[in-house]
Amino acid sequence: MEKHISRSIIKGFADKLSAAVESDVAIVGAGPSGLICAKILAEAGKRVSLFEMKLAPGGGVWGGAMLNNDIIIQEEVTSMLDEYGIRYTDVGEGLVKTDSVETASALIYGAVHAGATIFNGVVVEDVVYKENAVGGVVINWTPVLYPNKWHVDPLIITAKCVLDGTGHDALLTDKVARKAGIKLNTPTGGVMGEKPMWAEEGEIATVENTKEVYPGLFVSGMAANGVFGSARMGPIFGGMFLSGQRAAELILAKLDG
Ligand code: 48H
Repeated sequence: MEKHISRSIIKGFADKLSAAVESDVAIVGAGPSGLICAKILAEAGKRVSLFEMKLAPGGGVWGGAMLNNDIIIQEEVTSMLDEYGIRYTDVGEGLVKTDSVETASALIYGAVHAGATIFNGVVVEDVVYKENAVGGVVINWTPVLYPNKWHVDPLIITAKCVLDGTGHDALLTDKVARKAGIKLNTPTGGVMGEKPMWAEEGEIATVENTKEVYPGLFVSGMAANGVFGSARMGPIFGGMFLSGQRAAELILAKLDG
C-alpha cells in the first residue's frame, strides 16, 4: 500500500509537470485575476499552467480587509459570482459583500475544475526571452529560494503567452524590463509604480491597464496598476474579476487570431 501511494503521486505529478512544459499560457500568481483568467482560458480548451509561490492559491482574497474576512464587489459583477455559485449580500450603494473564504475557494476550484493546472509552492523567478518576445517562465520550488536562496538551477516552461498576475509590485514585469533592457507598452517604457488609494479610479484602471505590455507578456489585476502607475482600491474586487476576464479575452485573441 505505501509503495503504491508514493508511486501514484510521483507519477501523477511528473505527468502534470511534463505536460506543463509545453503550455499555451503560463499564468504567474493565483490571485483573483489570475484564477479567473485561468478558468476562462481552460474552458476555451487552452493548456493553462498557473504557478503560485505560496502553498495556498487565492492571493489577497482570503484576508478580506485587515483580516475581516469579507470582500466587496460591485453589483454589475454579480453575474460572475453567480457563475461560480458564490453567495452575496447587498450592502447598498451598488455593492455586495461575499465571504472571502467562500470566494477564494470557489475561484480556485473553478480554475482547476475547468482544466487549468495549478502548481502551488512554485515560484516564477524569470521568463524565457527570445527574438524580442516572452516565450515562457522559469520556475523553482519556493523553499529553494525563500528564505534559503539555495543555488539550485530551475526548470523551464514554454508558453505562447505569459500573464503577470503577481499583484502589487508587478515584480515579474519589472524584472523582465530590467534584465532584457526592453521598453514596455507604458507611457514611460518601464514599470511606473502603483499610486495611493482611490477606490473608484483604481477599479476602472485595473481593467483598462490589463494589456499585452510586451510581445507575449500580459499584465492583470494589481500588477497592471503597478505597471501603468494607477491607484490601489482596497478590499473591493470587481476590478480584479473583470481584469481576469479581460486578460483571457486578449490572450484568446492572440492565440486564435
Ligand atoms: C509565483 C507569485 C509570484 C511569483 C507573486 O495580489 P493578488 O491577490 O493578485 P490580483 O492582482 O489578482 O489581486 C489583487 C488583490 O488581491 C489585491 O491585492 C487588492 C484588490 N488590493 C487592493 C489594495 O489596495 O491593497 O495575488 C498575486 C499572487 C499571490 O498569491 C502571490 O503569492 C503570487 O501572486 N506571486 N507566484 N511566482 N514570482 N509573485
